[in-house]
Amino acid sequence: MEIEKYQSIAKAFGIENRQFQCNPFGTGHINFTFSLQETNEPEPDYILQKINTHVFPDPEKIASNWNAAESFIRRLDTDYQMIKFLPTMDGNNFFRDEDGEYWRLIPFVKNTFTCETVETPEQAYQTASAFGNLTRLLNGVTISDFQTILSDFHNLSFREWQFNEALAKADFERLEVVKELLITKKSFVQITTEFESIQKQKLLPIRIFHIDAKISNILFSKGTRLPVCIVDYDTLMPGTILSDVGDMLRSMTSDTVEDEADLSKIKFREDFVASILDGYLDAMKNIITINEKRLLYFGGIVLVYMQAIRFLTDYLENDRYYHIAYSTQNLVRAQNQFRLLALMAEKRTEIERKFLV
Ligand code: GN1
Ligand code: MG
Repeated sequence: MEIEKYQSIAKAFGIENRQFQCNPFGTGHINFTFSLQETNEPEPDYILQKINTHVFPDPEKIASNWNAAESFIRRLDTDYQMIKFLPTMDGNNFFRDEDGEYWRLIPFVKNTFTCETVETPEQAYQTASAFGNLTRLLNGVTISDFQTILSDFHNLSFREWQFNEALAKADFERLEVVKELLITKKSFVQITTEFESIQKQKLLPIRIFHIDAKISNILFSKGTRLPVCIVDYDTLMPGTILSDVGDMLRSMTSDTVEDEADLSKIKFREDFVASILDGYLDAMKNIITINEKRLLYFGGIVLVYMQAIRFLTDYLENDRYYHIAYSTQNLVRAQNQFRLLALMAEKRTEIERKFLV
């Protein structure tokens, strides 16, 4: 980042007198994240983020949902640890620079770490109960107080439509490369039919969910190695249970990262499924409906399939949505998710019979 830009941001947040090193941070695919750390300090003091306004055209909606959630939860549980966004010196949620970019500042939570894959079933249990607790705590809110930050975000029918549009417009070279994956994709298309039938029958209640409930959005304590708090409230909004339980099954059952290119390394850890479902059900036990419980594992199948087609769509569109580090990364991510999907789908009947009836 250019020094002048950094200086104007630091001034806006009133931290211009501190000597911070500003370095890229984390593994987010959408926003641009930096850590602010003083020399000789073991850990950063702040996280600075530039919002990707191609994805989030109205960042104030994120702040509005966060405020609605925070004030509701605060009345119920004063100890609940929720990441805060620091206001600018003018009292705004974001600093808008002269290019119209939105910046926000978040205090760094010390003595914590994040991970891309979970290590133990206990961590998976605790992570699932953390996401379950968030939704349970928000159970009494007025849903209409929350904005739809991104419309159709986890609507599988919309993602299929987007995929078909991308396919119709894709470059010949990329089409050639994905030929085999298109056959794989076709074999899973009944997931969308089932999803649409659930939507049509309105089987699932609308609640407030995190909607990016993957393992890397949890801060774990370096001491206990258990969750301290949830981060990334960018998509906290009304939705269904498929989203959060789905992203947890997606990101915690596999012991590899979502862009592992060696597909033979992708293992489906069934014992982690039990921990995730237990943790989530324990947290949600007083409010979960019969249909929600019955469809928990299907949530995993929907989310892995949706993520596979979102990555594939972005590959076909020449990588305009997700950050990439190399040219075939979205293709690799899609292949990875289709592999995980095959392993998950194979186990569906057995797992649903064992845990969800
Ligand atoms: C994106 O930027 P990040 O890593 O928080 C994406 C999620 C996907 C995820 C895949 C707004 O999240 O939906 O599940 O990548 N967020 C958006 O890891 O598209
Ligand atoms: Mg996110």
